[in-house]
Amino acid sequence: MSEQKLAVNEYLKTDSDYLRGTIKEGLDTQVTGSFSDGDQQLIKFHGFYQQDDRDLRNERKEQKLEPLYSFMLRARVPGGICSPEQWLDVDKISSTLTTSNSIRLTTRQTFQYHGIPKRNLKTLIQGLDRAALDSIAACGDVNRNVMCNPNPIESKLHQQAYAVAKELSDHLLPHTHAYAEIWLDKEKLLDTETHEPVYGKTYLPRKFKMAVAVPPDNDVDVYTNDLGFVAIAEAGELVGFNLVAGGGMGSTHGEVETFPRLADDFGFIKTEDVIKFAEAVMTVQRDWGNRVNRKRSRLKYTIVDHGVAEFKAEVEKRTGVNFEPRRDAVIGDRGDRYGWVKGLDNNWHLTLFIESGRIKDEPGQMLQTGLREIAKIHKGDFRMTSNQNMIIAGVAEQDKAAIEDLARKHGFFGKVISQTRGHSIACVSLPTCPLAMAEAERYFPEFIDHIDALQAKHGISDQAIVVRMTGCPNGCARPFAAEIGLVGKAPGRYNLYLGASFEGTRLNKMYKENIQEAEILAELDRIFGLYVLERDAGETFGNFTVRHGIVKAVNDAAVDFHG
Ligand code: SRM
Ligand code: SF4
Repeated sequence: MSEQKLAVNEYLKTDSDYLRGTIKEGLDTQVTGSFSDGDQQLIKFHGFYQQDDRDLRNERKEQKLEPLYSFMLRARVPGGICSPEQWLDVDKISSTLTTSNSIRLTTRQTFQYHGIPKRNLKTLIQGLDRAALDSIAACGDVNRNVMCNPNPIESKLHQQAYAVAKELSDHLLPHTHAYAEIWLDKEKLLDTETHEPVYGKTYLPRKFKMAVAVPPDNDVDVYTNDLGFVAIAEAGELVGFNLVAGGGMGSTHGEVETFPRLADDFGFIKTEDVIKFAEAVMTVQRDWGNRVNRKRSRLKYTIVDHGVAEFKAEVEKRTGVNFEPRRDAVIGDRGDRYGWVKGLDNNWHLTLFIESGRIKDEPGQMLQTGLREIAKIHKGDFRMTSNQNMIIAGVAEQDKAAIEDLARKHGFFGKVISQTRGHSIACVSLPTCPLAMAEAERYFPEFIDHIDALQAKHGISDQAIVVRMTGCPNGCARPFAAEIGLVGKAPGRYNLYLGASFEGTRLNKMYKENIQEAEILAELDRIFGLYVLERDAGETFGNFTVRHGIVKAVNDAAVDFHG
C-alpha cells in the first residue's frame, strides 16, 4: 500500500529547523506587511497570527492595494494570573504598539492584542519579555495556555491546583531556541531531536489543550479540553485528579466526520503522577494522531478511532501506573461570581464583568483606563477568567473602597448584568478573524438584550441560561457546550443548538439550521413559554429541552451529534 501524503503543515514543521523557517528574513522584508505562506503557519508557534481587516478588504481590493495586514498576538499566561506591574506593561504595549486600542481577554484565560503592524512585532515581544511574559506555544501544534480555576476564595486548594497547572505548562513547553533567537536577539544555538524530547521535529499533529478544574466550579469547561484534571481534595488538601481526555469543539458545517466532543472520564491519578500522565497522553497523541487530514487530527478523533480502552491501556503502559476508579466530584457552575467576595484569608476579591472580554475605552465605560488606574494602586494580583472576565484578587480590607471607587468611576458597574448575560460568551469573529462567517462579539450584546427581554416576558429572569455565540463552527466560545448555542453560517445567519447541560457535561444538538434573528427569537420565545409551563422544579433550560423532546440528547458525540 502506498504511503499517504501527509498534511502540508507536517512538511513545514519538518523543514523548519525547529520552528525557525524564514521568519527572521520575512521580518526584515519591508515590501509587504505579510509573511510567506509557510512562515504564516510557523509564526503561530511563536504566538501570533497574520490577519487583515475584513471590514476594509473589498475597499482595498478595489483600490488595488494589498490587504491591510496586521498581526494578532496571544500571550501565554497559565491560569490567567499576572501582577499589577505586569498589567501596566501589557496596557502600555497595547497603547503604543497596536492600532486596535484595546486588549482582548480570551476564553482560555489570557489576552490578545489585535492590529500589530509587522514592524512592531519584535519590539512588542521584547516588551513582553521585560514584563516576564511571553507568547511561546500560545498557538500552534503544541500544548497551549493551561487553564486553571482562578477562584481565589478557597485559596489553599486553589494554590495547589494552580501550581500543578503552572508545572504542566512549564514542563510541556517546546524547548527550541527559535523564539529567543528571532525575537529576543539571543545567540543562535543548535536544536536537535534530543533537545526537543517530548515533541520531536514534527511537534504534535494539531493543537492540544489542558485545563485544571477545582470542583464544584467548572468555569474552565474541563470536558471541552483535550486533557482535563478535576482536582480531588481530602480535608482541604489536594490528593489527586480525575483525568478526563478527548474533548474539543471544532467542526466543519456539513462534514459529519467532524464533530465536537466532550472528554471521557479515564479515572483517578495521584498528584505526583500528573506530569507523567500528561506527557503520556500527549505522546500517544503525538504518535497515533492523524497527520494526513488536519480536520481529523485532534486527540478526540484519535480516541474515537482507537477506542477509549485501547488508548487508556497505552497511557497506562507508558506511565507504568494504572488509573484508579474515578472519585466522586461535583461538576457545577461554569459562570464567574461577580462583585466582591471575601476569601478564607480575609482578603477581598472583585470580579469585573467585561463583555466579550474586550477591554477598551468608550464613553461611559473607560475600561482600559480603569484597569490601568486600579493596577497603579493594587497590591494583589489580576486573574483572567475563562469567561473573559477579570478578577482583582487579594485586596486588603483597607484598600477595598479605593479599588471600588476606581471601578465605579470608570464604568465597570454601569450596566445591570442579568444571570444569563453573566453566564454567556462570544468569540472574536469579525472583523479580525479570517474564518468568521457571521458576527459574534460585535452583535452578541444586542442579542443578549433580546434574550433578557424574552426571559423578562416569561418571568424567568432569575434563571441563568448559558448562551454562547461563535462566528463559525470552530467553536472558540465553546458553543456546542451551551444551553443555547448560536454558530455562524453566513452574514446574519446562524445554526441554533439546544440541549447542553448547564454544567457542561452534555453537548447540545442542532435544532434549526441557517436562521436569522427574527426566527431565532420566535423559536426561543415559544420554547421559553413551554419551559415556564412544563419544567420540573429546579430543572435547567438545557435539561428541559432534552426531557421535553425538543432535541435528542447527545450521549455519544460521534453518533448522536449529527444523527
Ligand atoms: Fe479559537 C482558530 C480565536 C479559543 C477552536 N481561534 C482561531 C483563530 C486563531 C482563527 C484562525 O485560525 O485564524 C481565532 C482568532 C480570532 C481573532 O481575531 O482573535 C481564534 N480561539 C480564539 C479566541 C481568542 C476566542 C475568544 O473569543 O476568546 C480564544 C483564544 C483562546 C486562547 O487564549 O488560547 C479561542 N478556539 C478556542 C476554543 C475554546 C477553548 O479552547 O476552550 C476552541 C474550541 C476548543 C477546541 O480547541 O476544540 C477553539 N480556534 C478553534 C479552532 C478549531 C480547532 C479544531 O479542532 O477544529 C480554530 C481553527 C483551527 O484551528 O483550524 C481556531
Ligand atoms: Fe473565528 Fe470561528 Fe473562532 Fe469565532 S469561532 S474566533 S469566527 S475561528
